[in-house]
Amino acid sequence: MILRTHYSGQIRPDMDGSEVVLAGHAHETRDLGGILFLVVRDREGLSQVTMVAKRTERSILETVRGLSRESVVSVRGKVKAEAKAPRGFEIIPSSVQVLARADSPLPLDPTGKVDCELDTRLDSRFMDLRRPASMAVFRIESAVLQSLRQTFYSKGFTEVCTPKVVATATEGGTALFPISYFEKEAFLNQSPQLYKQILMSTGLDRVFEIGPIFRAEEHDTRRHLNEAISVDIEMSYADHDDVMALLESAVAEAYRFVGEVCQHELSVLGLDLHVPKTPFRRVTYTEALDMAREAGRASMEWGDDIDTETEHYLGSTIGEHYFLTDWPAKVKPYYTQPYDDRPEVSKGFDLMHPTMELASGAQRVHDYGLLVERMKSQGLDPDGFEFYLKAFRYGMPPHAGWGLGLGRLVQTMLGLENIRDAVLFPRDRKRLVP
Ligand code: AMO
Repeated sequence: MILRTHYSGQIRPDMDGSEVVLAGHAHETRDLGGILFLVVRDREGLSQVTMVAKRTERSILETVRGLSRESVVSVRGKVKAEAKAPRGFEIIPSSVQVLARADSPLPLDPTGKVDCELDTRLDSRFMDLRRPASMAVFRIESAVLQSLRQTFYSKGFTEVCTPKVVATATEGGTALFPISYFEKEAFLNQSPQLYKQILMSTGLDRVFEIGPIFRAEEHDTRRHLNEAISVDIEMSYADHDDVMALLESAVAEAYRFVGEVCQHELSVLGLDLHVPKTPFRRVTYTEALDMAREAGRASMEWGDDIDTETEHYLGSTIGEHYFLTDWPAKVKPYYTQPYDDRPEVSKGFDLMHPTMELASGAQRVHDYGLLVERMKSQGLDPDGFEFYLKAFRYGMPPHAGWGLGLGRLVQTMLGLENIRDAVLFPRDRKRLVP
């Protein structure tokens, strides 16, 4: 049996007289006595089904009158051009089939007319996603992923999948989630960093991975989660400048692609997307510190990590995407390559949106001796990293890479208040379900 022939967006008034089968949720029913309306919602929008009581089969009228809101229906009928109907047509049904009945009351209002707390929406995310504005975010996120993959494939990258259950920390400092793994100690991986670097020694040269990272940090902010999706790349025979160029073009292209393929979703969100201009501005750590100090907005010393207040000042002053480059070597992880002539400065960088950090990356240390030395200077025991270090002893090409937070990219692209709005089922300090 055919349950659907058309999405609502595929029906136009000039199809007057043709038979279609629509399927979706019963968005609304209105019974005016002599005339009855059923509004069916699918992922493309709303369609009005109109039944004149006198001319409609009694069983159809009974079915529609007995329908609870949000039940799933399939409606077969003829398209009729009707200027007064919301989209210029209505459907005159020959059958209405109830495929699944919805309980009432509903956990939240899927029309979006009634405002609702984020927590309530997340508790019943399946219903929240029936709101066009919520669904639009994830259709756009899918386009962002499609665009990023296209960029990577067009530049000769290979997509890889690295383990998420691991034996060691990647970054040292960041808290890890321990898990029980038979008789061994194991953790959820905080970054594919070590694996993507190991893969550079294989000759694969250019890899990318889009997958979860886990951070056991207790923050409760609008931009941190304990599970996030990271878009990671690693590239051989490249330095920090090469991978910054790739990053800015991948981000700008994602904006351009979304603008092209997600017009409906952007209009649902009331957004006019501006593609950020490339190249993004490069601001060195020292310049950033001077800017903030001159304005009396930084109490930090050279060598300190940039604090949130300074970061906000820089963002509001610069007002567009920018790279923060040339960080003090001691602030950046051990795998970050220092400049040959200025070993206290590193080839690490962050990609910043005016409101938050989107990505970090670097040219990496590829020399075994220097890597071991950098690990020790950051208080790490190289013995725990043998599986990683081994790959540096048998011919490791120079390489560079970055990791970009998908949730933050979508959050900043769409101007969403909270990263949780850009993640289907967010995991934070308090939330483990749904
Ligand atoms: P970093 O730790 O800066 O770098 O992470 C890279 C990017 O991932 C996103 N991100 C997060 N998003 C939401 N919640 C979190 N808790 C969270 N943590 C990180 C951010 C961040 O910029 N190994 C390096 C990358 C590299 O050098 O290739 C790394 O993991 O957008």
